[in-house]
Amino acid sequence: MQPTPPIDRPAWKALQPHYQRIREVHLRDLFAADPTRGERLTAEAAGLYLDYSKNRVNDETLRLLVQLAEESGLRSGIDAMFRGEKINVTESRAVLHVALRAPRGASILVDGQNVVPEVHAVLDKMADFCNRVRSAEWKGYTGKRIRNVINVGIGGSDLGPVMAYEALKHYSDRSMTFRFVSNVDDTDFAEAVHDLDPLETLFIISSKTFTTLETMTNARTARAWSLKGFGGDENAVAKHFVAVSTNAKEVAKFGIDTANMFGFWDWVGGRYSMDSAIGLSTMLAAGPENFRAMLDGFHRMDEHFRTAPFDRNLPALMGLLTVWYTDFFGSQTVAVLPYEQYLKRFPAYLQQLTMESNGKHVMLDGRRVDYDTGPIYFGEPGTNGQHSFYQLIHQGTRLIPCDFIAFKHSLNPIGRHHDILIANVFAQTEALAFGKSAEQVKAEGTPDWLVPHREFDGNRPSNTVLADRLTPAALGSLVALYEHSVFTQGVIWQIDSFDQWGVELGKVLAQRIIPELENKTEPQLGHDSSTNALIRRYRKAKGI
Ligand code: G6Q
Repeated sequence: MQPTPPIDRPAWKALQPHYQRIREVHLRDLFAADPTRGERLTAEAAGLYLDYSKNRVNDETLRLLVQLAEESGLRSGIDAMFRGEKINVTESRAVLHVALRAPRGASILVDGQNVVPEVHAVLDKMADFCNRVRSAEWKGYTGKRIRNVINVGIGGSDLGPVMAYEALKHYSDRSMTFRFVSNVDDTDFAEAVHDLDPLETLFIISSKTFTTLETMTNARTARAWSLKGFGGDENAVAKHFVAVSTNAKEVAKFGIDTANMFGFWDWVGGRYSMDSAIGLSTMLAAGPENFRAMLDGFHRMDEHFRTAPFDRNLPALMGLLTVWYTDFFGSQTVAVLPYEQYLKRFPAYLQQLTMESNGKHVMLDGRRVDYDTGPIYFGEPGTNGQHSFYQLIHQGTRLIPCDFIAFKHSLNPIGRHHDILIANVFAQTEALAFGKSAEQVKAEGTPDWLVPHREFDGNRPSNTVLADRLTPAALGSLVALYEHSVFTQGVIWQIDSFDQWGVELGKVLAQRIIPELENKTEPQLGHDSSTNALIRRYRKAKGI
């Protein structure tokens, strides 16, 4: 069936004139007209409280956005995903990250087979392994305790593990060191190992395909570095290398015993895999119980997304608001601003989740879209961003919707720090929404010439996500919130949020250029004049 472009849907058509009216309305007036707005335009689920009242919407906007979700088949889309249908059409794959956190005993079918028992079998195997390493029952080849763990992976096999390790550091075993090597840049590997003892170091080679150029290059370097410490004794590999992959054949070929391999499945996309065996480093750091608590948080948000009406559904609302700003206000970006130091890698993680998923220019049937799709996500933890790029958000010429993420309690309470931190969250959202008029600035005695510089227009939208404290469960809920918001956007835009063909071309061209940089004999260069000249310069510097 040919998908309907969103712009042909009745709700979209109704949103266009509606936008023309609401774009002139200030948040000051929306709040003045309804004293209950700040409590009414909120929703709560899975331990997260979403205040979306500071968005440029009224009840009619929300009604039309929910109608758009319904007309776009969001309900049946959700059901299809949870039923294991092959909604990743270009790769003909099911999209079942929700099965990774389904409770034991649940049933989710892929090609007629219940995958939940396999998921739990892998989780149990991971837990057993992690307990053995953490208790030092699993020792290095020479009998030394494993003190260092290095995850080698890239993209989805790196960003989730790094983010989750940082996010759950408070819960982690501090007697162990965790590092992450992703970049093929040799410095990444060199710096990760420079102060480590190979006799105490375990490598997790994380790669769904086990063929990724960067990861396999780093894995081979890791193997050589490790073996050097053991005087080349290959028997050491079994105690110092484990793999996380779907490709048992390649794992065995690399020399890792498949008994030390943790599997996952075709239906887990890389950027949706941090809660699969790809999270082995997370489980090693924070322990199996905390990992399971994180999965519970994910699952609670999954259930909320699956069952809650859209007007109270956190991921649906956030996804719809993103569509609203992207396609009606013409916003190009979304800022994600976690006021929690442990979430410092969350924006980087979200950049992949959101931009690799929804950075698409064709609909499911290959027709080009003539509306905007995925916005650019960026962010930094607060309050640091306030002393940097917030200037543009407050007074620049672009509209940048913001997601503020905050927790009621600090994990490391010290004096007044947390009150000051949270005061800044509330102050920023207030300043963005309400601004400061020229009259107010003048009344403070500001000279006339300076008034325009000190005036704030306001009317800059934001969401505030507030949770109790950053627990493993809260992290799971938060990640699932964004996963499903991305899904909601993809359904509205009728794109495949689960493929990533855009990363292929560069990979292929790099494979062609590698020998041109390395061959001793002068290669016949057939690129454009810029690429040819760059290659020649590089070869000259190498002295070949
Ligand atoms: C994510 C992408 C991509 C992938 C990496 C690593 O959705 O598919 O980022 O995770 O390319 O792939 P491997 O795990 O196969 O090494």
